[in-house]
Amino acid sequence: MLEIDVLTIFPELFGPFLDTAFVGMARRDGAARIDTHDLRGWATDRHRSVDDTPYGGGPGMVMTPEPLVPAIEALAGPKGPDRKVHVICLSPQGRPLDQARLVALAAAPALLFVCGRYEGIDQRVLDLAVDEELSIGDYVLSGGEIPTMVAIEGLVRLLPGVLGNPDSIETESFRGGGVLEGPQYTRPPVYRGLEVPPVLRSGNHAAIEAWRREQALNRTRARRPELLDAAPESRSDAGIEETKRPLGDPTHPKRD
Ligand code: 9WO
Repeated sequence: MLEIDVLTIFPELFGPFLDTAFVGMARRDGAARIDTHDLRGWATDRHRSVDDTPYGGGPGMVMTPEPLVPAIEALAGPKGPDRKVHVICLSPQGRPLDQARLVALAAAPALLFVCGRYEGIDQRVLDLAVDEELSIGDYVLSGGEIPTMVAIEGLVRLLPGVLGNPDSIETESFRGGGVLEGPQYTRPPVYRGLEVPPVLRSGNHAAIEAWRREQALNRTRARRPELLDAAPESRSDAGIEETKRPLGDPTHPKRD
């Protein structure tokens, strides 16, 4: 079972998300435990403050280490080689999250997601208590909660033993590290004058497979050409199995 804790000042944002569809099913089936924790529970002052004005000036407020570091340590223990909980913060400053990283994280025993708000988190929190920063894309939101839900949804569908997910994550990692999906169709055969490609209705499974591969490659070349540089079927090492990486060894090496 994957154990996930979320530290946030808005635990109510997670309510229906955690109870619905695949994530709700995974929790009910015991494939995942996911709990939220209100950061204000660790605030000690009269106003239950979690933020303060930025040193050096500038707009808005910064999350102070004072309730945040004790909260992370209470939920995950002190940072270091003995900590079994991997602590993640979703932020625009993180390395890009991708399918390969999700596959590695889904194999962890326990994860703690720390959700930032305001203009950001005091750097000492990240230095003292957070293991990894991840980004879901190059845009700014108002907090880390929705990116955390993105990561959790991606993780939960990789867990074994959830009804309706594949026994093996082999197909998932192939899709994640490979090319975009091509077009898909269902009935009716003609809709508003647009016909389903006849090859899909031909019953010729070899022709269908070849057509799908060609469509996927064409679409990838047009929309995401950079993926083809890394796609297994376009590489000289095609067919050689990828080595499994431990948690502390992310796909994208640190450059700073
Ligand atoms: C807000 C802001 C306002 C004025 C000047 C600079 C500023 N930076 C930020 C900012 O980065 N706010 C973040 C809001 C603080 C951490 C949580 N927030 C967040 C996370 N926004 N977007 C994300 C996010 C996370 C993962 N992937 C993409 C975006």
